[in-house]
Amino acid sequence: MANAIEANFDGLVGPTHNYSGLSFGNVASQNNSTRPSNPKAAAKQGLFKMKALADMGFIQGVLAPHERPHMPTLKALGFYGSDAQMLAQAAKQAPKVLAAVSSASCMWTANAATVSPSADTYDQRVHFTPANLVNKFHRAIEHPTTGAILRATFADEHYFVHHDALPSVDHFGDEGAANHTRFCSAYGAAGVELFVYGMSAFDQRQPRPERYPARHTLEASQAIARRHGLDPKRCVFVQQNPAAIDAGVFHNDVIAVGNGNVHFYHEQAFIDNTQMRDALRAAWGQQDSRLHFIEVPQSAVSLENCVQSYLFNSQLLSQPNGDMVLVVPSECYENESVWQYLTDLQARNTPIKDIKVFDLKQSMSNGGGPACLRLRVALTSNELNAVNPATLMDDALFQLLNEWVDRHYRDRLVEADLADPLLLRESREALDELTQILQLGSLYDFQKA
Ligand code: SUG
Repeated sequence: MANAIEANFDGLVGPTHNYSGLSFGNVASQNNSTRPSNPKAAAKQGLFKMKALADMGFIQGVLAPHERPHMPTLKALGFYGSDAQMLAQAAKQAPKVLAAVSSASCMWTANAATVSPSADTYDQRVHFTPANLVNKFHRAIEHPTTGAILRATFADEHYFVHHDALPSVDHFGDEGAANHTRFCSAYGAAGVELFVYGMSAFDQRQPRPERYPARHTLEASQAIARRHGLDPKRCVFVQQNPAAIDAGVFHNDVIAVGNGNVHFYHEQAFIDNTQMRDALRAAWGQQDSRLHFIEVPQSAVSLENCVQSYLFNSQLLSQPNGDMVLVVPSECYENESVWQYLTDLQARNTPIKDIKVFDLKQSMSNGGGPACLRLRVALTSNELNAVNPATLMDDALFQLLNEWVDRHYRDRLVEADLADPLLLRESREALDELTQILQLGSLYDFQKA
């Protein structure tokens, strides 16, 4: 078994981060839709978390934001003329379309892709499938650029395989790693991959949510398991509880998180928790360590408090001594029942020994907590050596990126600002410079024009 670690690749918040209420079914996005945003603070909050994790000894990478407003999409939708003319037309005729092509939603890299480490795949390479994110227009335009960024970050074909996104239709609605959890006794050992879906697209008899959309289908997860060449005996497919989706749990990572041999989840996360545990145990088989299930009862933390605090949108990270640390947003600290639960949890005999709290309010106000902001990639030492080194966080990169944010980002943005041609120019200048800092090559459409 190769020695391996888990790296986290966070999405750097882009210069057009704003609150436009684009995500139906995501309570925070809907509730904050008219508030001014602060892109500068958002980017710095994210960078602070990245640096803190790097300082704790974890491998931390950065994934670049996408070009926004995305002019090629506006053009495809029939707007014409100069950039300024197209922005003015869109703002007048279709302001929500302009908001959609301006969203900084690629920051939530848990939705960037599904990643299967080499220990799990048929050809012992790391497989990436960018998520098609079809359920939301503003996110459905992400996958081509996401794919290009992943290719520029994990370039060596000897180690990395990049698939295209699944067909962009509801039947194969795919929201990426937010609905995918890998359990393992060691990162370099063959793991069990848990795929959680909101509904079956082809089997209409299965239960579905009634109020909010199920964004991810069983059929999407099955297709990914096939193309990544996973061992079917080590794959588990479990349905999310439709009532949880209707309460605002739009991705499984809002109600469950797993790492190593630990699954931390809410009593109402899955349609059948017993089946989930039995299936995981069967796939886990006889390994040295046993699986730990930490189920949080509704009586301790209500579904509503899960959605409000993002308790489960935490990062569960293994420290070198085997102890785990839970990285939570400050909303958990501010929520009485959640903080009480976490205080009690630390006193119990579980692998979770430590809690770290981060202020990510800018991202949280659009429904994105610590775990939304990161894509996990388990890597052997050879694979890690093949990663684009300019994307890995250290003191120098942290300073460079903070200065870059200071130079290019605004500290206030409202929806009306999205039509400002200056914002487009600022954004392009920033990203042009970023491709040099992160050594990504010419990645963006505006760089190719
Ligand atoms: O897709 N919010 C994102 C939040 C994604 C969170 N990711 C995970 N749970 N992994 C979404 O709903 C809001 C954008 C707006 O409303 O302007 C948004 O896209």
